[in-house]
Amino acid sequence: MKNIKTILALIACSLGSAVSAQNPVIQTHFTPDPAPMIYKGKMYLYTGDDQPGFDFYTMTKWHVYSSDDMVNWTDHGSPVSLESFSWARDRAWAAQCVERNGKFYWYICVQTVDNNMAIGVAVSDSPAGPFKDALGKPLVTTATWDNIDPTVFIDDDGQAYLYWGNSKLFYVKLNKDMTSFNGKITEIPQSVEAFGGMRRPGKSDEVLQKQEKFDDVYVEGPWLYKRNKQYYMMYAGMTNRTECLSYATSASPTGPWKYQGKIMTDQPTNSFTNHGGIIDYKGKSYLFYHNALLPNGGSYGRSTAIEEFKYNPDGSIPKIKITKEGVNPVGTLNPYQRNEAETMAWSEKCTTSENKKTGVYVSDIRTGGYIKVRAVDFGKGASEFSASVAAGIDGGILEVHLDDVKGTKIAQIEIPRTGGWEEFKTLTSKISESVSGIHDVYFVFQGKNITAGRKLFNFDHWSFKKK
Ligand code: FUB
Repeated sequence: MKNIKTILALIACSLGSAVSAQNPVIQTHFTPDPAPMIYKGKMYLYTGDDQPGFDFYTMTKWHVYSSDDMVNWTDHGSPVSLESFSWARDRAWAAQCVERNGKFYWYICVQTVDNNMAIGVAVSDSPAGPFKDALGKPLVTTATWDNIDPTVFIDDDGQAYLYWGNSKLFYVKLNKDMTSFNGKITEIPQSVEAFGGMRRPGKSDEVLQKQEKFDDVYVEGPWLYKRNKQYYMMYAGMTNRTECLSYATSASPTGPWKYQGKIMTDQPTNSFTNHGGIIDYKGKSYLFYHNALLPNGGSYGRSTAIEEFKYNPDGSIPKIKITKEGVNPVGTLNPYQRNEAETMAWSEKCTTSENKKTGVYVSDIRTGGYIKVRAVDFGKGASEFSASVAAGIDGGILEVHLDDVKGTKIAQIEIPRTGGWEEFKTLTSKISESVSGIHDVYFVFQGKNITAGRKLFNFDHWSFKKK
């Protein structure tokens, strides 16, 4: 009975929020090149970190997020950056993390001190780090720009494959240690049969597309996985002089690959790239990709978005549309445990920061901003709300509303000086209206007699007390 009630409430919650945006899934930072991974029932999301205001891919670090329900994402900060690799000079580009025997291997690509692009690997005992350079040198390096966008897949027989490449697609079999290989690097031949089009040396994709009218071509961003004994290679292809997402399949992890067509072709934003990953979670299939839908987004300000899809009965992937609504929750959030303030379904006028003492927290909170948390299950009712906050000067007000930024207000905390912007104190408020069942919760930031625009307070975690 309880399950049916929960399902009905979740459906109501999903319908209620069908008009509100869920894509891009992270609003506090730009998050290009998403790579999903599941560990112990939790979805982890590894991304890059585009820097607003630049006119190239000038990233210097990577981010980790996680979710239990596909809509509320917890920010775990940036446990790997260019500083983690002594041999790296610039360009923290696309990466993917995989787990093997309880260790986490985060394959990254960077520009080296000698001006090539190379693939490296960082290792950790936890999916959110801390990570450290596993080798102290690149795993794959040649005097070329081809070595970008690593994807790693471990087959059922234990053999791991590393694929990568821009304009060319390479693979090598990794040893069991996941940080070395003995065999030779193989280049997958580009052909119309494999990738829908082929390159001629010296000609750009744009020139080729104009002159030879090819329909698609392998560009970059490979993503290898297996489903029902079939291997799938998704990649950034080329359509109308901008990237699309396309895929090929094979009966073997090393090919030959057979082109299957384009998955996502619409580009309603002006991001040239769209790098993606595909994964199943809690009985549903998801496409992760990036777009430029955040304010100030663009080709160098890209953000992770997610769409749910269903495979066709023959195992083929349908065409998938870009949406603002994104995906629905596949679980509820327990308000009676400690919840990190940086667990969010949507946020405005705030960002996240991290320090050694507190870890990640919500910072730069401004009047009129808010954090939305979806599908919070209050059960039979709550009596008290507590929040851990910090403010160097008078901090304004933290209000708690239900189901809308202007919905029923159930609690509010006036935030005094706590002794510093990183001196967190837990403050409590009684619940003023009765609350039960599943609701979206909005933490709304108000300034009282505070000049609009100045930072109000920092916010680390929150919880409710059961009635
Ligand atoms: O994010 C930098 C580069 O842009 C990635 O390595 C490519 O896949 C493209 O998304």
